[in-house]
Amino acid sequence: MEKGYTSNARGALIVLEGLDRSGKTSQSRKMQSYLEERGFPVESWRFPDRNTSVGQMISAYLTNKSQLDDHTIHLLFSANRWEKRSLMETKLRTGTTLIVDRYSFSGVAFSAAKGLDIEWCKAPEMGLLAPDLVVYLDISPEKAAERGGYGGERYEQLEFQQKVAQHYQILRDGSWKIIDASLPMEDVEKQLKEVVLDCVTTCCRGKSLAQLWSH
Ligand code: T5A
Repeated sequence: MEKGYTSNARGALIVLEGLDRSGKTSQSRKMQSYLEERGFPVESWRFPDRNTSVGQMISAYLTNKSQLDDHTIHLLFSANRWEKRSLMETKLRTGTTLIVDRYSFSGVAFSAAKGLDIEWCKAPEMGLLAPDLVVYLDISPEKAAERGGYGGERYEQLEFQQKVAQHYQILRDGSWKIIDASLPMEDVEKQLKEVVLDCVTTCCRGKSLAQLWSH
C-alpha cells in the first residue's frame, strides 16, 4: 500500500468537461505530471475511448465517415463508458487516480443540444461511477473556435457549440468547479492544481464510491 493510504483509501475520479478546444487534453496531461511528481499513482483517460470497437464506430461518426441516428450515437457513447466501468472501479479501488477528459456530462450536453430529451439522455448513464470532482473549463464558443485545429470534426461548429454550452449550464450543480479557460494555459493550470490536489488528498484519506445520477 502506498505511503499515507488508509485501508479504505482510493484514487480520485476527476473529470474535465468543456466545449471542444477548451483545453481539456492539455490540462489533463499537466495534471497527470503534477500528481506523478508528488508520488500519486495516476492515469489520464478520455472519452470517447477510440481504441475499442465501439470507440472506432464513434470515431468514424465524428470524422463524418459514417452516419448514425442521434439516439444510436448517444447510446454508443454511453456504451463506450460502460465498457470501461469495471476497469475504472478496479483502478480507483487500488489507489490510482483517474483524470478523465470528458464523461457522461459530455454525453448528455451534446445529445440534448441536438434536441433529444435530457432525461432520456441521462438514463443510460445511471449507475456509472460518480466523479469526485468535475471541473468545467469555461470558454466562449467564439474564443474556442479561434484555437488550433478547430472545425475538423462533426460537432466543431459555432452554433452547435453555443447550444452545448447552454446544456452544460443546465447540468451544472454547486459541486462543479468552474475555471476560466480563456486565461493563459499556466493560469488555468495553477487553479486546476489546487482543486485536483485537494480532491486526491480527500480520496486518499478514504471516501466511498458513489454512482452517477442514482436517486
Ligand atoms: N462527445 C463526447 C459526445 O457527443 N458525447 C460523449 O459522450 C462524449 C464523450 C469528441 C467529440 O465527441 C463529443 C464531444 C466532442 O465534440 P474530443 O475528442 O474530446 O471529443 O474532442 P475535443 O473536446 O474537441 O478535444 P480536443 O482535444 O480537440 O480539445 P481539448 O482537449 O478541449 O483542447 P486541447 O487541450 O487539445 O487544446 C486545443 C488547442 O487550444 C490550445 C492548445 O494548445 C491546442 O492548440 N490551448 C490554449 N490556447 C490558449 N490558451 C489556453 N489556455 C489553451 N489551452 C489549450
